[in-house]
Amino acid sequence: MRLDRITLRQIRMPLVHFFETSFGRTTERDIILVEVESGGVSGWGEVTAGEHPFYNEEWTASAWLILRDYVAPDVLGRELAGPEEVAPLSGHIREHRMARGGLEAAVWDLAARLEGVPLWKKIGGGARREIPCGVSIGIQNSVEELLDTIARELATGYQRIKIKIKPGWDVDVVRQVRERFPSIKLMADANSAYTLADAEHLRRLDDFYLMMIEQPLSHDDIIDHAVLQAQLATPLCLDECIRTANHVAQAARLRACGIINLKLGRVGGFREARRVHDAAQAAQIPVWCGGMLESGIGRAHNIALSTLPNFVLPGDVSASSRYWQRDLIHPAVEVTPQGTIAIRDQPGFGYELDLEYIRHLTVREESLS
Ligand code: OSB
Ligand code: MG
Repeated sequence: MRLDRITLRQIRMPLVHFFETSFGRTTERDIILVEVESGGVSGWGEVTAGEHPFYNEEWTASAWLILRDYVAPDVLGRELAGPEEVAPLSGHIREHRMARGGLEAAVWDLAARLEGVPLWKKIGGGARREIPCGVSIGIQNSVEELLDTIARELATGYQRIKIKIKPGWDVDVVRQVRERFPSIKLMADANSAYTLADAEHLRRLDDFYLMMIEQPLSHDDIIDHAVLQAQLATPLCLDECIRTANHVAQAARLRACGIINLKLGRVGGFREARRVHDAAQAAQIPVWCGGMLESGIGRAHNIALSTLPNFVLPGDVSASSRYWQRDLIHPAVEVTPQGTIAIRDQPGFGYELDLEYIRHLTVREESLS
């Protein structure tokens, strides 16, 4: 396989509802789509970076430059024995994994399409025909709105609820959610809003038998999470600070967490995602698939990833309609009344692309060959 063209497109899509975390509120996404071509066949990937460098160091504009000036030139025109050869070609770049992973995932999709097999099969997945789904609910304008939103998502069938927390929107909010919904699978994600000085405060969350608390401490920390975990009954789940399989091994050695949120972009694509998955499995740490408010393309990749065997907990991969009035793919991703997404058997990531709609949303485009 040889890539003869790489096309970067930046699309702008308004969210149907704002999404607020401890680091800010998002109302509209600016997403980079990566199309890779070989012999007239295209594969597609999505860069999961945010609009600002607040979740991690990447953002849409930085990802564009990393892809255009560093990643694409090293991959174009090269004979590739398979998609696993793509990630090492950009391995000399420090971090910027979401940019690198967007192109890498596109090549996996292309390879699956060239072989006529579904992406889930190409990556070695297929452990399940339906993936269990939860939802991630952002900080709302009021607790009443949050409770109403949770009730609506539960009625749709979602298997677990994640709420976002930050100082000032944490223990009291979780208490009210627990009082209203005593037996649901519930968890909280802090996106690095606390420090070890808050350990006493965070310990109060132990009263609410949460499934896990996600990334309470610094985005780049594993050691303090281990110190905090020793003081909590609730399992910690690491998100931001797990970028490599080696980080998984370090977290396991230190007992820094009980669970890992695995995001395709955060670790730099399928090759490292599989290594992270395998390292967690070897350490008996269950994983689940995180989300980054993806369009249908990134969502379809996440669905394929979620069929690897150690994805045993409901993820943040949910229906297209929770994010978009209209998605880029046909059909849109839908969730069953049991709160699952069914796997599709079409080649590649398994959905049709709405190229006309993508063109309509495109605000920037550049082809490299
Ligand atoms: O920490 O998991 C996170 C969205 C943007 C940035 C970080 C996170 C999230 C989510 C949303 O929780 C998951 C989704 O619904 O896509
Ligand atoms: Mg998170």
